[in-house]
Amino acid sequence: MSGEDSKIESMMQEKRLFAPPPAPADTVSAKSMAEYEEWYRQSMDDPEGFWAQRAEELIQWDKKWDQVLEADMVKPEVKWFKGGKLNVSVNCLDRHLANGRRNKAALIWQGEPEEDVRVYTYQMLHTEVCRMANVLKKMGVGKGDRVAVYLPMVPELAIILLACTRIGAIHSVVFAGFSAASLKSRMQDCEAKVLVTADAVLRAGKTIPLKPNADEALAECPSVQNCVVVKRGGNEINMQQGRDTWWHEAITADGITADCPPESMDAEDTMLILYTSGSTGKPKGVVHTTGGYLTYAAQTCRWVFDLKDDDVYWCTADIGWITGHSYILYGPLALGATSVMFEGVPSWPKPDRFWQICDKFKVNIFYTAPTVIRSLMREGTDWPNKHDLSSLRLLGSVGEPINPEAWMWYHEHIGKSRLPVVDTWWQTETGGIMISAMPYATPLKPGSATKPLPGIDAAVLREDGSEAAANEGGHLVIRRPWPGMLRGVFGDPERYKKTYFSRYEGIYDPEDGSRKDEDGYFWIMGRLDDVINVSGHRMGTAEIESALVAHKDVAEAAVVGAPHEVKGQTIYAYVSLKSGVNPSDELRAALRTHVRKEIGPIATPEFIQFADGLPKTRSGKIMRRILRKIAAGQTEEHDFGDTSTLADPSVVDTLVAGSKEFI
Ligand code: 6R9
Repeated sequence: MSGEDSKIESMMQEKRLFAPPPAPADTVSAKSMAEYEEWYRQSMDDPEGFWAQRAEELIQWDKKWDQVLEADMVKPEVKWFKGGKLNVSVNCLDRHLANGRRNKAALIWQGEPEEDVRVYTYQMLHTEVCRMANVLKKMGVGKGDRVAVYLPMVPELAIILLACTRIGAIHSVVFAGFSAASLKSRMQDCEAKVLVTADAVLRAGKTIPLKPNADEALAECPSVQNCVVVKRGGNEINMQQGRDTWWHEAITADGITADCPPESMDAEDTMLILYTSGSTGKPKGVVHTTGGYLTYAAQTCRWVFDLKDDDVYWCTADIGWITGHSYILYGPLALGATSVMFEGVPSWPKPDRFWQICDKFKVNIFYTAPTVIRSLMREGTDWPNKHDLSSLRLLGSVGEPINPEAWMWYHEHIGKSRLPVVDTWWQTETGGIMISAMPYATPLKPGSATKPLPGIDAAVLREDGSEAAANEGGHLVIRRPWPGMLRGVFGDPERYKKTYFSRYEGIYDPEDGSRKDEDGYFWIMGRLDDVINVSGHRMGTAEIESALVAHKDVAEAAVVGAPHEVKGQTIYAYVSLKSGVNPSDELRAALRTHVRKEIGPIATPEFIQFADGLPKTRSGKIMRRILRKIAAGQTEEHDFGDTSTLADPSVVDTLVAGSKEFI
């Protein structure tokens, strides 16, 4: 049985059920399944009343909305809290200065070196954010302008994002693991006015220069007038006079004060853009707006993590991804919580770094990705057992389906068989968690994200739009608008409609496969489009293919995901070379380096199979279904299904023979 089949098989047969622990008296999440069901019912009977109440309870508005929801899902055009006014930084900072949390830790930052710890109280963070907002203003940045952010996990990353929201500028974070070319195309697409970056990234004991990538990108981004540079590595870098400024100099410059009145924003003003991979073409700039995004991030944080004032909460994501945006920064800070931010990696200096940090700060709530669990699982239980993990009370998972084996390990060895493990399904586009257990209410089934949160009308549909029967696989969809949903693809309304609302009219299509079991639990099966998920990082096959074919020796390339024990999926590339070019290991290495440079290390193909021909239909479309099977080692003839539309069926045999080198 191949890896993929055994994974699906084990999920289909998963019958274990774990009762949730008794709800603490002060829980801010549902106390019982009955309470969850009651909330869910209310949210479906009266969505507007339901969300109006949430927004009123959780958010401080400068002006209340005139209309809760104005939605046309066919067009599509969705507006939440229309006419309402608010400022995100006020909600995340100022109001906590007045409500008794002024001296509470907002961020606990653990640097890569053990001794590098910085704690920011709400007051301290407020001061830094206001100063930085004034720096941006001095650079001519105002409401609606775009600020690109290309930073490692340093506190300045949190500060700059909040500073943007203070003055109504739109931030667009580019994960620091992306290449110069990726940064460039994103900055060009959103026409950024300012870039904030660092001299280097500290990672696994190494200092990796970052500024040279920024320089390379900036050379072709005329819209960017200023570049602010955080000193992290202390390495020698180029500073371009007139364009580049050190962060520490800018923020302490004459005239920069901590007094920065917040810009009162419309609920539907764009708050942020985050680029994410799609099945075709270049990455899409997912647009989130102010009122809906913040309300949704804050509310889901309460429901799923039961965040309370005393908690130390740690989400291990990078702020370069949506998980870090919603669940390191905006959700927790809107609630006035204490959020841990970590610069390093799970395996360095030893594979117990995460557990050691949990012990050090007495973390209560821990949110990570299945890929992390799987890689740490391989290192054995001695590592977690070396540390006191008794402060933990809730565990979470995000980014890809968590296989029951990893779920059980997490539950038993980190949760000591007493803690709930909430598996949270959502996307960059959804702004926040959509399907997840409520920790003290929902009975858990390992490998299932369980049920939709209140307000989320999730279903599994067949191709023809009818609802799938229990346990029948189909398309996961969301049938009604929710406050955190994306409002567009930056600069491309057509693509917004086509990508998300065209399969089923008026219904949001996340492009994930799922089934719903007889108890109404969702079992997410992964992406249906040409997107692969490597260690929770989402990449379009088209992006990697276009990087490969940009190489002078490559004629054609097709990229698929192959099942991988730790990473979930790994990148498998089929490459046809130009005639006269000979395949070699050197060329393979060169192609890998090339992709790293074009996109970034996370996109590097693990396997490159040279192939004379690719399986194509007569109309010229590559049949990826076949390539996926080969990469998964499923190479019996019946595995391939119908191959009659292939222009040349013999290429399949050649490819299977060639794949034996890897599988
Ligand atoms: C938050 C985030 C989104 C895609 C999504 C799906 C996969 C995320 C999952 C999951 C199964 C889960 N995904 N969480 N699949 N179970 N709990 O990861 O956003 O980077 O946009 O990726 O990740 O395929 O469509 P993003």
